[in-house]
Order: sequence, then structure tokens, then C-alpha cells
Amino acid sequence: MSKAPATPTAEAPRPSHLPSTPTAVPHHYPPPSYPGVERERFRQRGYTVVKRVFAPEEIEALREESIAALERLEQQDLLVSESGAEGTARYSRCDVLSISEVRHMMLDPRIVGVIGELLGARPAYFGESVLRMGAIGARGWHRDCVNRRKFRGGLDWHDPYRILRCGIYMQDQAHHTGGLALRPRSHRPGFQIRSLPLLVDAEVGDLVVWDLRTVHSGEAVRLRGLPGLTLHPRMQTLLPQALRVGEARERMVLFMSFGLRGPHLDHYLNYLMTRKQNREIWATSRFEAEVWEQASAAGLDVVAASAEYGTPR
Ligand SMILES: O=C(O)CCC(=O)C(=O)O
Repeated sequence: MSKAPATPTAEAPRPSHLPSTPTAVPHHYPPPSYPGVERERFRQRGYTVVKRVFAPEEIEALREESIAALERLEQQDLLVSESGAEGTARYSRCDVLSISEVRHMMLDPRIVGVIGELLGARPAYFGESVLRMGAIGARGWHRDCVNRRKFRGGLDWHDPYRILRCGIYMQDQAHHTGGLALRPRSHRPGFQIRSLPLLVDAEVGDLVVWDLRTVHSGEAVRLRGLPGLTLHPRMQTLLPQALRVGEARERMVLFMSFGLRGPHLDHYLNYLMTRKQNREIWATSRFEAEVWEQASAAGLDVVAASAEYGTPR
């Protein structure tokens, strides 16, 4: 499949903080600096949307690569199909680094650079990522971290905490149903007030990033006539189709988690190790030694979370 040109479109000028797209993964570290990435705002609010990291043509190509990848994964019994009240979602049973068709996104200097800037140092990647297509109507406020109840405390609530998750939504989520809802500042240890939720306005090519402690909910439904109003996820689910803004097109997302090595990441990995689902993903995420080299050259510190992870099939 031919790769689309990575130059920005005339309608969407590339922000000055993002360098022009490199043609290959650089064999050096650190990757380009991203001074325009709002690190302090991210730390204050628990999320950020980095605008126009990718050109729309690149995301279009990514959609095609994702479809091809999911077809191949199905043939290799590496695809999960899950049905819910609102449809079916298909997602990889292995991580993104092990999916050759879309691996380049994780190794992309723009991703590694932005994440490195937000974390403050070279990102560690530990085999937690997924390629997902379709929607099932599963919604609910939740956190992704270990100590999900703030009032109960725990290691996660000792700052600085440096684990985050990002989503590349491959369709418009600024005006359509299917994006992310979240509660800003809900990741802050001292912040006890329940903040007003919002719908994240992510356009094609943007990168959505949130602290694992930030309360959020996926597949957010926008209300027809009041598309900026954030309803409680249960209310979103109760909304009849006639009152919903539709999806732009079939929902496709790449989710990837990164962090900094340290006690919080150890805590998180110990937690993931207790989950059958994560152990299975690590066991089915297989790749050749050269991928380790590519990841290292791209500026990622890949953690082998299990004995099988990242070994050849
Ligand atoms: O589906 C989404 O948009 C959010 C998914 C989510 O909640 C997660 O990856 O933790």
C-alpha cells in the first residue's frame, strides 16, 4: 500500500511546534523537541489534544492499513469480536508493536517526541496498546490506573505520576459521536470537587492524550441540537438514535500507553500482570529482534512485560 504524503494540507497549516514529517525513523535519540506541546496544561488538566500531528491523508492511509491488519489478524486468530447493545467492535488480541501494518505509528518520531515531551524523558512502552474498530455502546466513567478510587489513596495518588494513554481517532470526533468524554483535573491527588465533564474535540490527525488517573468514558454520544453538551454516560446510552449526532464514519482508534520507568510503572505492571487479558496480549504479541532495534532507535524504551512478549513466533 502506498503511503500518503505527510505534508499538511492547505486548509490545515502545520503548527510551528511540529517539524515537517521525517521520511524515516531516525537512528538517534532524542527525537525532535516539541516545545509547543502544552506539558504544564496537560499536568494541570490531566489531558491534552495535540493538534494536527498527522495530515488527514496519513490518517486515511492508516485506516486502510488498519482494515488490512484486522483482516490478517482474523485469519491468524488474533482478533477479538465483541458485540454490545449498539453494534460490534473488532480489536487486536496483540499489541500495536506486533502488528506490522500499523507499527510505524508507534515508532513515529512525532508520537515518540510528543509523548516524550509530555512525560519529560524517554518514554517506556510496556506492551499495552490496541487497534480497535467499531463500537458497542459500552460507556461509563472510569480510570485506567491501579488505585481507581481516589478517596482510598494508594501509590498512584503520590505525584509525580508519569503514565499516560493516547488515542489516534481515525475520524472526526469534534462534531460527531464516538469520541472521548472526560473530567478535567480528576487526576489530581488534592482535587476533591467533581469537575464538569467535557467532550474532547479531536479532529482527524490530532492526538488525544490523558493521564491514566483521569476519569473518562469512550464512545461519547453527542446530543442533536446541543452537540457540545456532555451528558452522563448512562444518559448517553439511553438517548434514542433520533436524538444523537451520528458517527462521522466507522469508528477506528489506535490506543497506546506509555510511562516513565519507576515505582508507579512497577505498580502498574504488577497490576497488569494480575489480569488474564493483559497476560494473553503479551503472549500473543510476537515480533523479530529487528523491531526491538527499531523501537530503541525511535526513542522508545520497550519493557518486556512477560517472557513471550516480543519474541519471534
Ligand atoms: O473508547 C474510547 O474512546 C476510550 C477508551 C478507554 O476508555 C480506554 O482506552 O481506557
